Amino acid sequence: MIPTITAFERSPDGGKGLARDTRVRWALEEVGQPYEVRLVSFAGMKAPGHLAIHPFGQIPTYEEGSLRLFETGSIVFHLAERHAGLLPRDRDARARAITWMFAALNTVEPPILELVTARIFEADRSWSEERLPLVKDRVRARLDQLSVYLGAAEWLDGAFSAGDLLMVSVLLRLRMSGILDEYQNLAAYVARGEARPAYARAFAAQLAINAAS
Ligand code: GTB
Repeated sequence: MIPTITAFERSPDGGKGLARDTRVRWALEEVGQPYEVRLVSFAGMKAPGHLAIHPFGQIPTYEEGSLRLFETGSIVFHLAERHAGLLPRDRDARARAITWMFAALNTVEPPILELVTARIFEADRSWSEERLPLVKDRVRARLDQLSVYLGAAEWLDGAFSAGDLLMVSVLLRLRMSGILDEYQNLAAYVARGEARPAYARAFAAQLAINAAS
């Protein structure tokens, strides 16, 4: 059965791959699963039909027969469980890869999202200039630790896994801030992720939609 995901009809980033459907597309491409895309407008995301699939009125969602999922972590985990290629077979290595999925979403992504909010949505506030350095330092605190952990390794724990897919996706959002480039090994790690053919296909697919709209 071909699954269907949802994506922005017109992504605010114009197709830079920063909206969260890109990481789901990437996972689908990594495991070789064809998929369809239903585009939704901002109004459509808050309409009852979409809210029945995503209670918080967001993208992406994932539908496969009667199964309906939301949350990128859950969708990527589902794909990694059902297909080979994103989680190791060895039980301990698999548990560690899943740990990195959680670490990407629960530990590394929150301060990055806070920075995105501070830079984009709070830039016109009187206190923004004073707050921004604090927010940036909270991001750096996490990246300092991640950079030490990764060291010269290619991926977080042996072979590329869903943990890397989510971590690279999360770190990508930092590029515009310049902070990623402060960490040579993390910038190279993200570049390795982007160089994967599956990522390139996912990126091209979301760009095609945004270029056409
Ligand atoms: N925790 C959820 C998950 O991982 O699935 C978060 C989902 C989420 O935030 N979805 C966003 C959304 O639907 C799109 S990705 N927002 C609409 C709303 O909440 O009303 C966030 C996003 C949006 C735009 C850009 N951009 O343009 O750069 C980047 C990321």
